Amino acid sequence: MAQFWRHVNIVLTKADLIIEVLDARMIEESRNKEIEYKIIERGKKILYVITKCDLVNLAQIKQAQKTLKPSVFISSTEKLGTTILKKKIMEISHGEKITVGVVGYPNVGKSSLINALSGRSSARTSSESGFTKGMQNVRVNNKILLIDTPGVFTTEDETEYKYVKLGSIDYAKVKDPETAALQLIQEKTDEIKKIYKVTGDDEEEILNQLAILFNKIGKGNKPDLDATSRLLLREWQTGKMKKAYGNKEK
Ligand SMILES: Nc1nc2c(ncn2[C@@H]2O[C@H](COP(=O)(O)OP(=O)(O)OP(=O)(O)O)[C@@H](O)[C@H]2O)c(=O)[nH]1
Ligand SMILES: [Mg+2]
Repeated sequence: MAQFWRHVNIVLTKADLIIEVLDARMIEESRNKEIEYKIIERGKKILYVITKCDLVNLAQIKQAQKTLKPSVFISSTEKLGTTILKKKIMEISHGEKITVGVVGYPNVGKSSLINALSGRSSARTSSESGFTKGMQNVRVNNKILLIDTPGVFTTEDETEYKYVKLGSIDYAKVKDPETAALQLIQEKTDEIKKIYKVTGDDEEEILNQLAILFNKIGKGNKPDLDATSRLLLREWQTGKMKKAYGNKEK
């Protein structure tokens, strides 16, 4: 059994409530149905926490919340929603002491969420996926104890693209950055055109234009598509894509 599944089993035993951390930009895809199944099987409660909400339009989240119950949305970087989340945890525990396990895909924002809730930098965070290696208890107050866990993949066969989008596979380590970048452009065509002010009828053309914009021109004056793709994926993974968008909209 992979090491991370061992951690999940321990946290499922110790915790009364499990927070599944989801990425606001891809709520459904960041749900790990295998963990959810295990939580339900153990008779434990689940609370969905949609994080990185600073990177999306809140109307999208509110729509998703209609079918995702109970759920709370937050931004750890902007410290948004943390009071509501603490209230929700207390509501679930009926005001009693509670141990809460925090699970989710690698790099989704688990440790950052724990720090935002505790108001301290107790759990170490990183843009590097797979950063948290072991479990760590972090006390929020005299009622709430959180357990940070390493990120979990599923045992199902999933595409590299999904992991790239989640940031679980780092942009620098993607085996096929071009395919992933083209897929991202296909999914987010309008946003990418708007953010980077590029035109083009198809994904390839847009990627070529991005190469010029990013100044990634290789030998023989040809666009360096590998470097361009990795840079685009980096912009997505670090949330810079949204920032560029936000700035231009202002
Ligand atoms: N924009 C934005 N970025 C965030 C937010 N929360 C976390 N991040 C970023 O996401 C990356 C991963 O955060 P971590 O908290 O280390 O994620 P993790 O789930 O603990 O990752 P592993 O321990 O590797 O599984 C970091 O670069 C964070 O700065 C958020 O609310 N908004
Ligand atoms: Mg972590």
